[in-house]
Amino acid sequence: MSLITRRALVAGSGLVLAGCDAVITDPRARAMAKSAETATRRWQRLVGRDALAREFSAADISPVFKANGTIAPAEPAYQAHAAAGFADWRVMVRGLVARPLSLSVADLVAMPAREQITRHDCVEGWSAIGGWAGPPLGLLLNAAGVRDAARYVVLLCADNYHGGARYYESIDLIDAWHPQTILALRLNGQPLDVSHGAPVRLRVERQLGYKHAKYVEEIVLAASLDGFGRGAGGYWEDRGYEWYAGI
Ligand SMILES: Nc1nc2c(c(=O)[nH]1)N[C@H]1C(S)=C(S)[C@@H](COP(=O)(O)O)O[C@H]1N2
Ligand SMILES: [Mo]
Repeated sequence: MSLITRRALVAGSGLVLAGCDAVITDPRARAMAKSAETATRRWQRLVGRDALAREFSAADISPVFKANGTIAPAEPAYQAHAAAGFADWRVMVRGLVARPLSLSVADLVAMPAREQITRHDCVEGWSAIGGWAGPPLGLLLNAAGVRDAARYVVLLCADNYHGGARYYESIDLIDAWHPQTILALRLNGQPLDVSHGAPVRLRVERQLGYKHAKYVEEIVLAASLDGFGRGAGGYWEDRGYEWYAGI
């Protein structure tokens, strides 16, 4: 189901999705959002969860790609990494894997990269087209060796949202191995800047903006979402948003 259709449904229920900062508290609105989520999943299952999100041409790239959510992490550890050009940044791959990994940015840069020009849709009601590049997440998972019991890939970020809880996200293994799911290192030909998630952020193109975790430090293979945040699978999911934010 398209974002527009989902919006119309949600608008029809009287719920105003004001933005990432809005919290769905009305139980009827929550139920409505839930049924829209189920419909989207059914639809994507019908057309195939492995179908590609639309890709655009260089001429379509937005002149300005809005930055949103955390745009300048306040954590001293993150700021020290930024000051050092992320030379000591590590992305850990751990949990239900045969071989835990600790990868530097240089390690990620050395991996085969995918380039894709896609449209980012934020629930706040804005979109932007950008060109992303970085290694497919599936390559890292294959290198680590995912154990049979794993069901989710949980991405832990370096920022505490507005000084509160740590930002995190999670996806299932279908999305994790989707060809357009990448750990982006570059936006529009340049290394990511801090506002867009430097040095590395997730792109998971079949889903809405809040799933695209920035400042990724740890990738945890898990059998369940229990024990991460409040257990709903992401910072915003813990506050009422859909876990599967299919577009
Ligand atoms: N770590 C982290 N990742 C995040 C966020 C955030 O606040 N912290 N905000 C999310 C939201 S709501 C959106 S729309 C996109 C914005 O990405 P951009 O800043 O590159 O536009 O990042 C997502 N990933
Ligand atoms: Mo967003």
